[in-house]
Amino acid sequence: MSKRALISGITGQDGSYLAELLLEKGYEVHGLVRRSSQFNRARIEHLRSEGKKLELHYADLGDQTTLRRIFNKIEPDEFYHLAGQSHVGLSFEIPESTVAETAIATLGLLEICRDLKNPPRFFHAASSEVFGVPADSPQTEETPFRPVNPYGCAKAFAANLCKVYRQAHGMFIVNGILYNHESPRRGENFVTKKIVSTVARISRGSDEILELGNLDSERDWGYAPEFVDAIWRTLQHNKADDYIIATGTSTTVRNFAISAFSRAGITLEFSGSGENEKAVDSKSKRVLLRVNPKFFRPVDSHLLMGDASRIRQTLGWKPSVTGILVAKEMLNELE
Ligand code: NDP
Ligand code: GDR
Repeated sequence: MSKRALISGITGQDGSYLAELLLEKGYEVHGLVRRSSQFNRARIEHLRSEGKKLELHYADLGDQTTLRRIFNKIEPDEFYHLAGQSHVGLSFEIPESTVAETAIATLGLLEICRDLKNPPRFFHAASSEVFGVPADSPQTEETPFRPVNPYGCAKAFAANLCKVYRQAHGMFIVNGILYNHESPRRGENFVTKKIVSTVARISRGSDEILELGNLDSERDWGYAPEFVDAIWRTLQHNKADDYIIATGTSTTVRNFAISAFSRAGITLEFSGSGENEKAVDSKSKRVLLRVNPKFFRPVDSHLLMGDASRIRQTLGWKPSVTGILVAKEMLNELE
């Protein structure tokens, strides 16, 4: 009998790679999708057409009755909870829906699973944003939560609840404390995808200018296909735990952009500072990048870099694509 997995957020970056991985491993895969006015299945369409064991079910995260019915019908062995409003900057503009989808919806799903005769193993996609501006770097599973944006607060709430349900109800629940992970399937308004897509268009002749916010912001960037492997491994172990899932490296937005342009054969020359900073092509002197204050956040997390020793030692997971190599990988696949 093949294992049955249910994925919330299957149409997203991680959901699509995870569905691929599970299908390769022989799972029967079920995914939750929400109704939208435009069909939004581009990332998983290739899995549907191959006639694999993939079934989709309509349910918004706020629709508790439908979710409960789906869980009762499918009786999954494993549940990967990946859905939610995932843009940190946007969470300042839409805090209420972000918190409803990320925090309250997770509570609802925990309650549904708690009531099942055989609760599935439950993976919760927590985030490095729970640490906000941490006192120490790199962070471990013991680093205190100090979120600095509505998204981080909601993820911290949900991660704490997951710990409580694990301890209080004996459920198999894992918090994956995920650091940034990217791919060609990344949403267009995340900084890495915005950079590589613009570079790709410029190298094909576009005359646009790449506009960014804080160039000195640093992130621990990894590669999504490797991260979904980590996610899967956490549910195969004999004990549920929390895991930092990170590369342990740190790269600035500036260096990510320099690397992406360099991959396209362009060397950037920077001038100015702060909101007036810009960069030109060192040969043609054409402006290719400039700072736009519109993309700054009211408060930005920093010092986010993860120590993934626990998952490396316990589950043997070690990422190979890190930092600026992620930019190269994304550009390779976009071309
Ligand atoms: P995406 O934004 O690519 O995907 C989010 C998914 O959630 C989509 O399938 C989206 O559906 C679905 N979704 C959003 N709101 C609802 C809702 N109200 N009801 C039902 N479905 C909904 O995110 P990622 O794949 O990058 O990330 C997966 C999870 O991991 C997220 O929870 C994110 O916060 C978390 N995370 C991600 C990190 C990263 O670097 N990628 C790092 C740390 C945490 P639709 O396609 O219809 O919009
Ligand atoms: P992040 O990713 O907020 O870390 O959340 P994002 O790519 O949005 O920002 C990374 C850093 O780049 C800076 N930045 C810009 N960001 C965007 N989006 N657009 C810009 O133009 C820009 N210029 C500079 C940001 O200020 C920030 O410092 C991602 C998401 O996947 C979350 O769901 C996840 O929880 C965290 O990673 C870990």
